[in-house]
Amino acid sequence: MSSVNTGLQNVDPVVSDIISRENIRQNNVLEMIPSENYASTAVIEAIGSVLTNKYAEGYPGARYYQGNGIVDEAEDLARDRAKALFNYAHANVQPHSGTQANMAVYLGLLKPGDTVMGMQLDAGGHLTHGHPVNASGKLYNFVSYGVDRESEIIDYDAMLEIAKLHRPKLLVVGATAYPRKIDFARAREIADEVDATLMADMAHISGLIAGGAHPTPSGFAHIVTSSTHKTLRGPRGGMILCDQDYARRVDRGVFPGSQGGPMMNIIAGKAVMLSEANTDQFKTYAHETVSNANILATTLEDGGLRLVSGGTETHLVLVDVTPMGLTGKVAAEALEVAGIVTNYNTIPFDSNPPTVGSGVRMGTPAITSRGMGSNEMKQIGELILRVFENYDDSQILSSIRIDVEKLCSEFAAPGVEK
Ligand code: DSN
Repeated sequence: MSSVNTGLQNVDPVVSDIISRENIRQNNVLEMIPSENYASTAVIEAIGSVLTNKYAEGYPGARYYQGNGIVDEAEDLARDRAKALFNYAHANVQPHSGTQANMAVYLGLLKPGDTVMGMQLDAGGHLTHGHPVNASGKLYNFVSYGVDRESEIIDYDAMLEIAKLHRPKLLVVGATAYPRKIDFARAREIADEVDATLMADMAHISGLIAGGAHPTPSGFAHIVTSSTHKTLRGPRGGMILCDQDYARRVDRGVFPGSQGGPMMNIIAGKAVMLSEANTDQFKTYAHETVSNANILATTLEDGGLRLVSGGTETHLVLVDVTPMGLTGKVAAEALEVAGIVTNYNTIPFDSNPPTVGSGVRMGTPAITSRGMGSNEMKQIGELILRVFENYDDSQILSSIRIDVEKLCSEFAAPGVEK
């Protein structure tokens, strides 16, 4: 037997060093980007497995390559677990991301130029919901809806009016920077009124839905798309669920429509995540994520920040930092110096461009995965306020960073080596 060390550190010390430093960073910062989380050690083991070596174009039982009997079991398991967890007749677990999932649905259901309705980016929508710089906005005739100027909550009456005017073939609901629940029942009524298919992009809230902390789209949305690494805590990837009537078109939209070989290692990781998300422990996690966001929001509001929509019902808080004389970008950069990682974001009707933004988007999925609770949320809210008050004082930011690192040292980050 050869005794040569073929581990990463020996084969490629440069990449090994990058990974070790990222490991340290993930341990030592408060990760508060609402779309990030910690995949479990079991998920990481599955995605780091030899399943990465297998080509499996097609679907279980109908592949274009030999030797797929074993990986078929992984994909069938992931599909069955996804169907059971979200209560849909069909699942496709091959999309490489939430964006790929959305594009595959469009390809499977629409022709170029067809009319689709989606939420505006500055109201909290996603690039793939028809933004002009994105393929969705270039290939399809997207018309948009947004939020009410006063309440900053989705204006469903206006959504109905816009739908009646443009008669979209597909109505897309779901958001990336929207702190309120989505009313899937109301959206379905609007879709029915104009004979549209309803697609719910639940990427941000899929973990909350799995854990019963947000109403389900099942029974309302004909098709649901999601990424798998946000509140769901799985590997980086996407998936689609749908009623049986849409199964063939959705599958063809993924393969051969927009993807080649699926990543079987990632699909195995999705199967593990879907089993983890179907537990009482995960239900508790989902509810704690939402209650933690509420405590954080209240602390920030009490400290003088304006909360978009006046609060939160989900895992995320969108704060308008302009009352403190800051832009989103300046505020998010100061937070990072202090070890609190968020992202700057536009707010509804923003006068700043997306490259600057008037808001900071922050979320509780990752810090809740570390086991932090109400006391820590109050403490973190106060640290954030101190950062904003002292955004240009590097000494104070460094002292806050020491408090952040102490807090992080008390709560292990799942799946991240100590
Ligand atoms: N889904 C986006 C986010 O919320 O971060 C990225 O595409």
